[in-house]
Amino acid sequence: MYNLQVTVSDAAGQTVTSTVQVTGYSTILGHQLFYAGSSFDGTSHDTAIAPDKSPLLPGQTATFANYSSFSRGINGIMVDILRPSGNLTAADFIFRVGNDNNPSTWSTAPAPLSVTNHPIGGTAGTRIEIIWPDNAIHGQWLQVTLKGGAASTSGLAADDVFYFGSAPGEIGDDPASARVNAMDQLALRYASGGDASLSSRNDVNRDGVVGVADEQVARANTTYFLNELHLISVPGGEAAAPSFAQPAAPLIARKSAACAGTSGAGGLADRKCGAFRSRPHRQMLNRHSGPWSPFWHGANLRSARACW
Ligand SMILES: [Ca+2]
Ligand SMILES: [Ca+2]
Repeated sequence: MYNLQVTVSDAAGQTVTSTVQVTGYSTILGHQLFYAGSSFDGTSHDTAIAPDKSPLLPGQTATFANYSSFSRGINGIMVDILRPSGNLTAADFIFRVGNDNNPSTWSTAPAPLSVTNHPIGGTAGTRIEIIWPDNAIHGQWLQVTLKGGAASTSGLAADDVFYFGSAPGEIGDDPASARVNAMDQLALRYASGGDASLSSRNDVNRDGVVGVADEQVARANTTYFLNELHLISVPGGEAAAPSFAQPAAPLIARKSAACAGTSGAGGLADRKCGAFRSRPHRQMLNRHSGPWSPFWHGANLRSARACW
């Protein structure tokens, strides 16, 4: 909790002071998928982060960018968070798996092998690394909920929810489907010896080579309409706004003489002062992350001048 005091004055020397109480929350910096145990993996796991994958977020519809083709399924997720309130453990998360548009009905996911916290070099951020056994999450969607709200270890204002999918052997040949079929096998056969970088669509077993083993992954994980990974649309959208606490004490420390005669319910001073109070609240609602904007002060200065 912070107390923020603002004092403004006009050309006549009349001043007004307002104090507001604000609650500081931690902030999500990012989410990553990484290929644990791949040839790119190292001690920090950072070298195995998939550069071409991003989480499916509430309100969105899935694309190839949101699911993994890794032969071992989803076995590594990272959450970067700025100034969490404490050390995060598996108890601070909810993991569910499913393959339709109703995540509330999904099953509880297999428990992760580990949840570890690491500082992000040069910042106040913390990287949470979550690792599952190979193929424990395979051919379906994983929903990750990092618990937020009052007294949460994360320090987030509200739950952070995101998704990653798994379709081993899928090369993303059809934007409208994640079905692994003969087209994927053929494409992998012809791609043999080609690009095997971290963002390669073809090195599906992530061994640093595109070859027959990748084609075999697609063959072993062939899907059809009954068991293919669906390009789901997930509910939600607007992230919850940080809370804003109004001070119990009067906001206006001193009013101008010009307003003295209009004080009281519905009077000019009250209306203007009301405007002064309401603006910081609106600014807070619009603020989801990041440091306080300098504009916040500027907006209120202009409002105060108009008032007095
Ligand atoms: Ca395909
Ligand atoms: Ca390979």
